[in-house]
Amino acid sequence: MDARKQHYGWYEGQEVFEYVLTNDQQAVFRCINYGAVVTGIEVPDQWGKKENVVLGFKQLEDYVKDSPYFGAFVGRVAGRIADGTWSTYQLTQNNRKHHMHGGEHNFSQLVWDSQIVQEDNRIGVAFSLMSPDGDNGYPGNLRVTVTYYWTNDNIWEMLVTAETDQTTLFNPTNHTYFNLSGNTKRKILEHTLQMDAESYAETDKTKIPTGRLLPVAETALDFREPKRLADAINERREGFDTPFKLSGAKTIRLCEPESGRSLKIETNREAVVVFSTTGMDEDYLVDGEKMSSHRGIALETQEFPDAVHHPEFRSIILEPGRMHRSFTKYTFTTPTE
Ligand code: G6D
Repeated sequence: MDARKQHYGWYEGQEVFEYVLTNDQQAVFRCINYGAVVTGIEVPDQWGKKENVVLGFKQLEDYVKDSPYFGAFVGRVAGRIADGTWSTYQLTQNNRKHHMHGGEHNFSQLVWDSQIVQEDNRIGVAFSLMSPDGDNGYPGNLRVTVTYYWTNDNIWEMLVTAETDQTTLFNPTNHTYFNLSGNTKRKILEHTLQMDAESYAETDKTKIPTGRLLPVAETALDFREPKRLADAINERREGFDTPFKLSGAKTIRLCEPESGRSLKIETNREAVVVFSTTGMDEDYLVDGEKMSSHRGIALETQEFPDAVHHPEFRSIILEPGRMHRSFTKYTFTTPTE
C-alpha cells in the first residue's frame, strides 16, 4: 500500500494537497484537504479495468467555483434546518429562509489540517479542524476529525469524531455522488438501488421534513428489493431528494450491471438522504460533459435533516464532555469477489 501527498493548489493563501492512496490491487482513493473532498475512487469493473466511480473535477478552482458538494464533508449539520432556528440561536440562512449544509462558508469550503495515517491493513488521511464558537451561528468551539481509510479490499471507511465545549449541534455527512459505470460514461439510470429502509420522511415543498415517517411499501420509494433507478424515477418524476430511515442491518447497495461494479454502504447513522440529481442542469462539465440529471447519485448517511425540530428523530445535540463517533463504510466489489 502506498500513500502520497502532492501539491494541488492554493485557497485563500493556504496550500491544498491531494492525497493518493493506492492499495495492493492498484485501486486508488484520492482526496484533498479542501473540504475533505473525495476527488476520485478508481476501482475495477468485472474485467479488471479500473475507472473512477465518483463525480469530481480535475482542479481546485472548479471545486471552489462550481461544486454541488462533490465528495465533500458537510457540516456542522447536513441538510436543512427550518428557518435556521434552534433554541435561542439563529443560524445563517443560506437556502431560502432555511439553513443548509452548515451555512455559508461551511466545512466543505475550508482548508483542513491533514496527515497520512499508516496502519497494518489500511492507509488513510486524517483531516481535522476547529470550528469556532459562533461559526454560522452555532454555539461552542467544535473540534472535528474525519479519517478516510482505504484498504486492500477496496473498502473506504469514514470515521468521524467531534468534541465541543458548549452544547451544540452536529450531524455531518459525506456528499459523494456515485456513478459506477466508470468515468461517468453512462447515466445512473441502469443502476439498481437496494436499501434496508421501511419508511421515509415526508418533506414539504421547501424540503423540510413534516415529521411524518411514511411506509415505503407500495410506493416509488420502495427499495427493499433491488430496483432500477430508471423505473423508480419513472414512477416519481421529480426523482429523489429524500431522507430514508435505515433499519435492520442498515445496508445500502448500488449496482451497475454493465460494468459489474457494486457498492455496499454500511453505517451507524439513522438515515440516508438519497439525492438523484433529477432536474440538475448546470453550466460546468464533469468528465467533459455538462452536469445534468442522473449523472450521479448522492447517498448521504446522517441523522435526519431538521432533527432539532422533531423529537421523534434521533438527537443531533452534542454536549461537552461527550465525544461524537460515527462511521460509514463503503465496499466496492465485482461479481468475481
Ligand atoms: C443535498 O438535499 C440536498 C439537495 O437538495 C441539494 O440540492 C444538494 O445537497 C446540493 O443533497
